[in-house]
Amino acid sequence: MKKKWFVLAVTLIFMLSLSSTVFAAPKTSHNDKIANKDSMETQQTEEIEEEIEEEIAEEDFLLSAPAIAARILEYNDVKPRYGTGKEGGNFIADVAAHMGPKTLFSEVDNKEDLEAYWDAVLLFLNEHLMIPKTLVMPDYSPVCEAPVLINGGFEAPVVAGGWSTYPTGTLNMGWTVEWMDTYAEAATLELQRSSAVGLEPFEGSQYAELDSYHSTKIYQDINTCPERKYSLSFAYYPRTADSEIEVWWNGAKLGTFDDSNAEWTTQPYSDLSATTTSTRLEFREIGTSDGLGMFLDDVTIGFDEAS
Ligand SMILES: [Ca+2]
Ligand SMILES: [Ca+2]
Ligand SMILES: [Ca+2]
Repeated sequence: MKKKWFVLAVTLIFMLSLSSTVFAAPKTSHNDKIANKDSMETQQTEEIEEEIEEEIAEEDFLLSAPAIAARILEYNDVKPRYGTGKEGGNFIADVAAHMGPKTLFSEVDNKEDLEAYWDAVLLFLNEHLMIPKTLVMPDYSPVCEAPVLINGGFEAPVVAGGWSTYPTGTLNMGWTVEWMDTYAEAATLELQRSSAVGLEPFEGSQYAELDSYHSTKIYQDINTCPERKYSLSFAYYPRTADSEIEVWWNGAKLGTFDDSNAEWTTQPYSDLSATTTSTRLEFREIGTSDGLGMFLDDVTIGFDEAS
């Protein structure tokens, strides 16, 4: 009887071990696959994050402590200026005095660690006794990709003769082109070289004319961050007394430029705000639509670090 129980027990243990081998083995293997997949995904995510951090570190490395302080204060709705007379001061100026006006804060060991850098500025501000409330870190990323404008110098595509015209979507052209009025044919942007009308480009070897066969408008949607300020510059040259352009940024007209200066003239702008992650920069020829218009060259855009 005892032997029978013993045999039964051994058989049961054997079957259990068999079942765990047969049924548990694939389960373990599946878990291993998931674990491997997770580990691969984690590794990939880490690699991507590292790449982004490297790019960010290069782009925004020189953002000064006072500039960061200004953004933190603005986000927390705290005015930089405090007190009056001899009792008064300015939180941003205080940060500049303690952390350096231009260079990165000397007390942060790893200056490429932007989060640590922003944390240090926030900490300094919060330890400043005059700050009326505890400041929090802005919920936007403390870093922002530099704005990218494609072909601001109108060097692409390379014009074979003196001049040629190109529709939206032309390789490397960057700009979207539309007529100011309605015409059946597709709108084109005219690019010229010096041999076209004997005018040296302001920059490089080519420039644009904002009246190819009809008055044109050109635009690009630029990557922006709502918390940042931008600078813009361009050079214009009126081909005729009738040449006149408008410049638009983020849906608002920045200015109108005509033939007042019969030469290449540069127009700088600073302190331009963005309200979303994409901001439209647009140039419009508003002179008579007659094939002759404003020449445009060397459009550049960047962060306005002074604002
Ligand atoms: Ca050019
Ligand atoms: Ca033309
Ligand atoms: Ca014209």
